[in-house]
Amino acid sequence: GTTVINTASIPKSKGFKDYQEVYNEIAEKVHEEEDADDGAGRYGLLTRLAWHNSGTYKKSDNTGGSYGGTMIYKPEETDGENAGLSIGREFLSEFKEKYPWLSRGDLWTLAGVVAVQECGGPKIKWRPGREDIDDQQRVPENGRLPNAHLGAPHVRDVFSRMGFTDQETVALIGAHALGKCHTDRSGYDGPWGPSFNMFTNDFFVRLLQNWHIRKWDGNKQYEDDESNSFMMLPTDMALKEDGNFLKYVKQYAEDQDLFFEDFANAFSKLLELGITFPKDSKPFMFKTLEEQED
Ligand code: ZEM
Repeated sequence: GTTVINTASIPKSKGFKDYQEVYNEIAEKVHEEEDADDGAGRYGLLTRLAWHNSGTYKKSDNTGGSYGGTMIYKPEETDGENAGLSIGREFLSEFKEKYPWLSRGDLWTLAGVVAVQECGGPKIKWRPGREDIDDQQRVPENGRLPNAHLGAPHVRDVFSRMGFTDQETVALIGAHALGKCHTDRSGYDGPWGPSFNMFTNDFFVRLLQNWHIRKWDGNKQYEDDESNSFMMLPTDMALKEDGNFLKYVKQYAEDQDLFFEDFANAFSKLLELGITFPKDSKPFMFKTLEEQED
């Protein structure tokens, strides 16, 4: 069969400084809106936008992925799994207007890097050059993103379709330290822990504690025995039920540095799935706003 090739190409006059400038502007707006969403801010939302933009990737035919920024088109736009992400795209739209040379795929993945780094997460290597795809034939169908109701085999199917190992899969799901679930978006409710606007390994620490099924009218989800205040999705709990997933959950719960390193590598890989970069392209590592203060 034929394989899609997505070649990265950077506007000739643009370099690191231009992208750091965009990073800074997004970061400033993220910090201005720290109180949004009842104190969750925009960290979780923008991380999830970058993930869902990328997570449609299918390794076997190189379709989907972040390259084309296709989420503005049906059926991807109206995929139930993407409910609420229009808020993230809307948040970023002013930057698409100000920097017309920046593609949607670059903007949304860069915003994911901003979100992770600005709330204390690891440095994420990032490369530019995605191009907008406006060909409706190339918009991925629904059903590629994971379904939170299912178990470990489903999680492994979805992430291995993208080309991830079990270790990378577990590391990536550690992003559930950030943000929260919204009943009007996914039907799930609440944050995974108390520090949902800080990037930490807390998701793994909590996952290893005791959980029970929450008694409520909504989707099946878990709540912690200790405070009845935090949540886990069935797919999160599945990481404890599968021996090979559990091995990495335990490692990351014990070693935050290891989690940061593995997350950074896996997230960077996620944002670049399916893209062919020039052989000599060097990844950018952006400075946080804090690091640029004198
Ligand atoms: Zn999530 N995720 N995710 N995830 N996710 C939600 C929220 C967030 C799954 C899932 O169904 C859901 C990864 C993997 C998986 C984030 C990041 C990453 C929500 C709640 C659901 C239902 C959405 C809502 O109501 O707003 C499933 C089944 C996953 C794999 C099995 C990976 C990988 C992620 C990043 C690397 C983040 C940050 C959020 C919080 C969003 C927010 O708005 O605060």
